[in-house]
Amino acid sequence: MADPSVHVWDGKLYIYPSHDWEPADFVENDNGDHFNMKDYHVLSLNGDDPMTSEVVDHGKVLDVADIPWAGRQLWDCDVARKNGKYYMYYPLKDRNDIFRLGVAISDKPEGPFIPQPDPVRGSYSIDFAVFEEDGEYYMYFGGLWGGQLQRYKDNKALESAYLPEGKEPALPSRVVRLSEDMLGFAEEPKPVQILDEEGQPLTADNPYRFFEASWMHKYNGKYYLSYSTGDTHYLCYAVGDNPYGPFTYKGVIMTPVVGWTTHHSIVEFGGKWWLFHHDSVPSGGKTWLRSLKVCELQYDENGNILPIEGLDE
Ligand code: FUB
Repeated sequence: MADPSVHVWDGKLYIYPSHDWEPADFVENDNGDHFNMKDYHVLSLNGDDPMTSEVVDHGKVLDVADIPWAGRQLWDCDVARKNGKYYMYYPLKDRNDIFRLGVAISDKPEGPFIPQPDPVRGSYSIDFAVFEEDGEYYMYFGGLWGGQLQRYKDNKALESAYLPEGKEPALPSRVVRLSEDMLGFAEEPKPVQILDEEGQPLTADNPYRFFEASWMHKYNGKYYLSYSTGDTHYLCYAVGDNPYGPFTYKGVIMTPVVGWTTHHSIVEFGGKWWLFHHDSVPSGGKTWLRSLKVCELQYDENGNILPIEGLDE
């Protein structure tokens, strides 16, 4: 299991991970063809201490075979709750090998989830994470390389992909408010600006620039955008005053782990803050076979996150 999105509903912690496996026709490349996932399971904790609680596997809750528009590759998902319904958001390649956003619905947090017949209109790229505040739902998304974000500008597909280089501003992730019915976008997605201390956008050659795996949480009235730096293998964060940003870069949350990818979520539960993430230690370093981990996340008195050493065992 990988890419954990975590939520606490009615006092219980639910984990919505990707489900890695090793296909027979295995290919590994920069496009991420080795992440050829085909279903989702939901996990929950039987207790309020993630370090000691029993993990319950609620079984398969959505299969690629049940999604009418499916091509391949179910990557990182997230779930939001509204009016007693649970909406699972997942990236999946359509039959033209283009990542789109799919939605599946359940009456229960543990699923099963019933997929909508079509992908969300105007959607693209990967790693959709939803943050709710005052009844509004903000979705953060995007991922470079295999995540296809470099194929888009101003929400339109480019004729040729363009990845900024050197001192050009790094490619930004996107944020969009969801529609009332939770099945589409209420507005055009906007770029998420991550600025340095001088107010300048992080540049493409900055090892701490955005790559994928957006997550949003709120702490002491501030909005914490966290993300993976992909090919430089850090989890980093930036802080802003509202869900749209801009966000000021603050630092590294976690140094590189075993395995190429790094992906996480941050949640308050049982009176503490937790970082859920994955690494490839149990598979002996196979990047496409990842396992979930959790550790406590701490802040200093100024709200800075104390960095965690990526664990190697
Ligand atoms: O799990 C497939 C992809 O790998 C995710 O979508 C990325 O965030 C990375 O973890």
